Amino acid sequence: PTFLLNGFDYPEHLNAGVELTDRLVEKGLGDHTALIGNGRRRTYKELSDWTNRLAHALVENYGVKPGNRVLIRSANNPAMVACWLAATKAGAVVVNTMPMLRAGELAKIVDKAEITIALCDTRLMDEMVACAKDSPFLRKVIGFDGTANHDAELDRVALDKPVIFEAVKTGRDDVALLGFTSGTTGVPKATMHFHRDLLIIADAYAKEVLSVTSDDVFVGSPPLAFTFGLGGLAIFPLRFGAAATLLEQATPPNMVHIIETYKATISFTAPTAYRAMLKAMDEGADLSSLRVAVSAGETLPGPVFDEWTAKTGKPILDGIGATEMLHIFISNRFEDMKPASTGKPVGGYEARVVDADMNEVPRGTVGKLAVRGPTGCRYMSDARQLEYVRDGWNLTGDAFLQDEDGFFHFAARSDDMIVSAGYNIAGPEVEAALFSHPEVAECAVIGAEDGDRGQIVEAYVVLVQGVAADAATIKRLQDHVKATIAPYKYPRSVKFIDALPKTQTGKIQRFRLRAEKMN
Ligand code: 3SK
Repeated sequence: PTFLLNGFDYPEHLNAGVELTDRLVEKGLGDHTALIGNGRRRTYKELSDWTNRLAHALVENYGVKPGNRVLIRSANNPAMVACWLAATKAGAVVVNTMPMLRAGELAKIVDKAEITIALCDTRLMDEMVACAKDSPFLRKVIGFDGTANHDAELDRVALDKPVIFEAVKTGRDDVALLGFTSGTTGVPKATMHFHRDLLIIADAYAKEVLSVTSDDVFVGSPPLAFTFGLGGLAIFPLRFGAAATLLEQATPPNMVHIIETYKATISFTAPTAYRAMLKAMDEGADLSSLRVAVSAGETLPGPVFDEWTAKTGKPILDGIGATEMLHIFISNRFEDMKPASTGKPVGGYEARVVDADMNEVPRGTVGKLAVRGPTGCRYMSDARQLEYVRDGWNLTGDAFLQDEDGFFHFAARSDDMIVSAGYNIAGPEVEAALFSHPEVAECAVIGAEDGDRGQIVEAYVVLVQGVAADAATIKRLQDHVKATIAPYKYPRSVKFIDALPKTQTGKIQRFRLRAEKMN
């Protein structure tokens, strides 16, 4: 049976590891640059050989079998990509993890995913080994060298292996990847993704919306352990024979350096980084090679969008994705865009705004966002699947509205809605108003319990350096919000804070602000 989507055919048996490496060599792109990182370039032929040698080592020396769960622990670098592709070729189910995780956090993933083998950058061994000590599942932690030296156990074992590897004949619907969400609510969840899903996100979003070709050079900040990063910085370039630049420290100055050096054409990052890149442009940075700037994961503030458009002549492409769906499923397009909206569904995906009974609400009404498509949603937990996936539609936890023209507009995370004296106030709208004040560097808004009003809007503000954290500043910020949006939405309580609590993928953890309030 065939599986056709957007004109792409996914055969019954396919291995995503092969499709993202050897297939490009077969297509004549062997000499093209695939990966740039840690001071080295690797061509598609080199990547194909490297991953095949590693796959031999995993199977022959470490007994990796199809379906085994393999954890990878690393910062963004070519070796991490090679290990992921090699394990995929060997038919393993991969869990990519953030380099900052501690032993306790790793242990939760190891237990939930029943990890048997961990591949770990030797610079990050301590916490991995501590996690392995008491694990009933994990039988081996294998070190690899994330630098360009290739001098660790796995590298040495793989060194003399053949460069041809007969990849496991996985089915297109075999699980290839477990995506753990970063948990803005604090409760991590795991979702399953098939081999075909890894290709579909490229053929749907990256092809249709970004028009990726083999001439593109990708740059960005999200970790490969987050599917936003895995897609944007590995799958999308490798699917089309383009080049991926990988940064272990993806600070805005480092990204600017990479863009200027390698003439990067597509960037994946968050609004705060785009803001820093705008500043760099003021100071003379040349980002003119960028033809696409993608933002997702956090609300894109209007002023950043406007300034970027004014300076580069091209808008930032805003979209929404989820680990549950693997990648972006609603996006603006250059040829079909509405500023301040999240855009329209990507080809192959459907989205609707529904009420508590899953009935579609009228256009212009805020409700729950539901999405369905070929890449999800499949939770590992049956209970979660029953609660959040209804008739194939995944409830994302976001409140949205769809306008008359079909564009989707973010209102709030469902738990970011504040009900104050009978008014529904979307926290992100207040945040956007506050953020447009020049003295605000970052901010987050929550609902705080209040005897009279039920809840009041409470703002946590990181001030721009040099601004006094005093009553006069509070008054200026409150007046600014009242002058920008309906005055009843103004934050009655304003607290100054040095830094906002964030996930490792950069999302603000408002639940922690709420929890700290209650303690
Ligand atoms: O924002 C997210 O959660 C996300 C997750 C996966 C892929 C893409 C995005 C934006």
